[in-house]
Amino acid sequence: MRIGFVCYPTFGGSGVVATELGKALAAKGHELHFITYSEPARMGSLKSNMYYHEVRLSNYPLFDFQPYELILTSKMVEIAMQHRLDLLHVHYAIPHASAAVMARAILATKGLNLPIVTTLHGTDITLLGKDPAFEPVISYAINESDAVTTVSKSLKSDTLNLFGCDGKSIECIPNFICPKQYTGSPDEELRKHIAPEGQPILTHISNFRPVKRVDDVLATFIEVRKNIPAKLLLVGDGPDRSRIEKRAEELGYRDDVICIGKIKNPIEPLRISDLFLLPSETESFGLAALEAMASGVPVIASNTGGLPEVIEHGVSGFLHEVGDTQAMAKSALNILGSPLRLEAFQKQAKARSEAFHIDTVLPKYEGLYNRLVSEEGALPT
Ligand code: GMT
Repeated sequence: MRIGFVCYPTFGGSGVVATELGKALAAKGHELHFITYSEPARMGSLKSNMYYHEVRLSNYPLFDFQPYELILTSKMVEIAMQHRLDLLHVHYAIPHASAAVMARAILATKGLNLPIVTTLHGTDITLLGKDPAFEPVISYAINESDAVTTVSKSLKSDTLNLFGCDGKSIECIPNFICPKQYTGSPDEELRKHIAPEGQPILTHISNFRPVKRVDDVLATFIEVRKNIPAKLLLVGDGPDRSRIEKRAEELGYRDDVICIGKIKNPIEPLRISDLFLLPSETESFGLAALEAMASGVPVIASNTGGLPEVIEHGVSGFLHEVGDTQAMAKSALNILGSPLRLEAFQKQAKARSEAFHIDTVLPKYEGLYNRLVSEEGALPT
C-alpha cells in the first residue's frame, strides 16, 4: 500500500509513534511518504520504501502569519497525485486532520479518492479540544475523517464526551514499543557520571509543558531525597525547564538534579534509571512511561487519562491522584527500599510492556487500512 503520513516531526509522543509506525510499515513492504516541515526526529538512517517530503513555508511578504495549513494541504494533494497514494494517515487533529479533509476534497474534484485515517493523540482533544478557538475545526475534522483512532480507551471516551461524534465509530489502537530497541546494556560510565556513589536515579522525560507538572516531579524527588541519597535526571526541554532548574538550585538540590536537555534516544538515560516519574495533569497514554517500562524501569505516575491502561498499580509501578507528591514519594521509597522489591518491579514493568509489542499493534493499523481501502475502492470516484 502507498501511504502518506503527516505528523509533527518533533520529539513529542505523537511524532514518535507516527515515525516508528511508518518505519515498521515500510519494513513490511508498504511505501511510506512522510509529509512534514522537517525530517521526523526518530526517522534514523535511510530505509527502503521511505520518503520524506518537506512542507516549505512561503516567504511572501504579506504574511505576518504563515498559512501553514494551506501549504500543507497543497503538499498533500501534490504527493497524493504524484505517488498515487492509497491512503493518508494523519497524526494529531490540528492542523493535520483539518488539512487532510481539505486535501481530500480537492482531490475529489480531480476524480481521485483518498481515504483519511486520523489518529488522535491526546492534547489535541484534552487541551485544544476544549478551546473555543479550535473546537469547531477539530469537531469537523474528526467527523469528516474516514476513520478515527485514539491511543487509549480514556481518550476515546474523552473524544466522544467532548464532540459527540455523531455515532462515529472510533477504534482504540494503543501506543507500542519495538522491543529490539531495548536490548542494549546500560552505559556504566554515564551512570557513574550521574550517580558517582551508586545512588538510585529517578528520571523524568518530557517536553516540560505545564501539563507534565514538573514541579511535582521535583517535589516527589525532594521528599525521596530527604530519606535516601538519590539523583534526579531530567531529560527534554520546554517552557518549564529553566524554572525547575532554578527552583532545584534555590532549594539546595543543585548537585542532585541533572538536566541533560533534549536528546534523540531516550532509551540511553532510561537504561541507567531506577524509577521513572510521570505525575502529569492529564496523559492520554504515556508513551514515555511505556518506554521506561520496556527498559525495565518501574513508573510512579498520576492516576489519570490512559495511564491506568498502561501501568498496573502495585505491579509495574504505582498510580496516585494528580498532585499527591507525598504518596508518590512514599511509593518510590517503597520500591527503592528493597533490592528484591526493585528487581521484582523491574521485571514486572518489562513484562507489562510486552503487551504493547509492535507485532500486536501494527496489524490493527494494517487491518484498518485494508478495510478502508477496500470500502473506498467500491465507491465511485
Ligand atoms: O505528551 C506530550 O506533550 C506530547 C504529546 C504529543 O502530542 O506528541 O503526546 C501525546 O501523544 C502521545 C503519543 O500518542 C501519548 O503517549 C501522550 O500521552 C500524549 N500526551 C498527553 O496526552 C499529554
